[in-house]
Amino acid sequence: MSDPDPAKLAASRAAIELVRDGMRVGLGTGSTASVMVRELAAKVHAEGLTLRCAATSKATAELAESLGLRIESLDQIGWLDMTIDGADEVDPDLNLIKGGGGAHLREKIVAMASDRMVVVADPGKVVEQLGAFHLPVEVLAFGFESTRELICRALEDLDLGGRPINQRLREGKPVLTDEGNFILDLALEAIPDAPALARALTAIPGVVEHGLFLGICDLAIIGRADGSVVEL
Ligand code: ABF
Repeated sequence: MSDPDPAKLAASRAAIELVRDGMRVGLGTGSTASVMVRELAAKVHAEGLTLRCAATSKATAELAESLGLRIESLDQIGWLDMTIDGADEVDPDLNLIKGGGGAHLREKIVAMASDRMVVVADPGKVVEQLGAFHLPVEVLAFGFESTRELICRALEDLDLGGRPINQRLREGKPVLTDEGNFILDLALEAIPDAPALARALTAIPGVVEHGLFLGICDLAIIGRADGSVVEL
């Protein structure tokens, strides 16, 4: 593996300093979370820690196990002391957009089953207002076009109408989440009222989960290229 991005490494190292022996830890998904998992595995081996870990995606579970971390299901562990995960956007109130990696459903379940959610990110993720990053929405395949239409109407009601709602594709085929669902990416440019949008999306039955994490994150550790960190 090539050398990790120094900002992601700095954030990851600061986050794993919060991990203590015996903790139950949720492991996030994405490139920053992967750096964190590698650092955490090194710390566990170096200090002989015993942790119980749950992963937010199959990819993270595979990575963690390949590094010698034992992964259990969330139900086996029951409740977590802390989850450390990446994000696509972080605002000054610690509201997030997540799901660029397509794992936000499991990420939200794991984060909300934790006493504390810690985000690790580089400065490029910090925004004044959420929304420049396309908002991922996981939807059921059943009734997919009706769900898209209902999302369209909800956006119009919120004066966010006319924005593209793109199905996420890879090599021309629908991307499937770990749960086998589709993903729509909402190109909103800005989200002036995130709670209203979250409520509107949650009210649509074909929406499984959206990537707005509102009031869930407790601490964001922003790493910088010089190795320093800032906490939000
Ligand atoms: C996960 O990975 C996400 O929810 C977010 O979409 C993404 C961030 O990835 P990266 O750290 O690669 O930018 O945390």
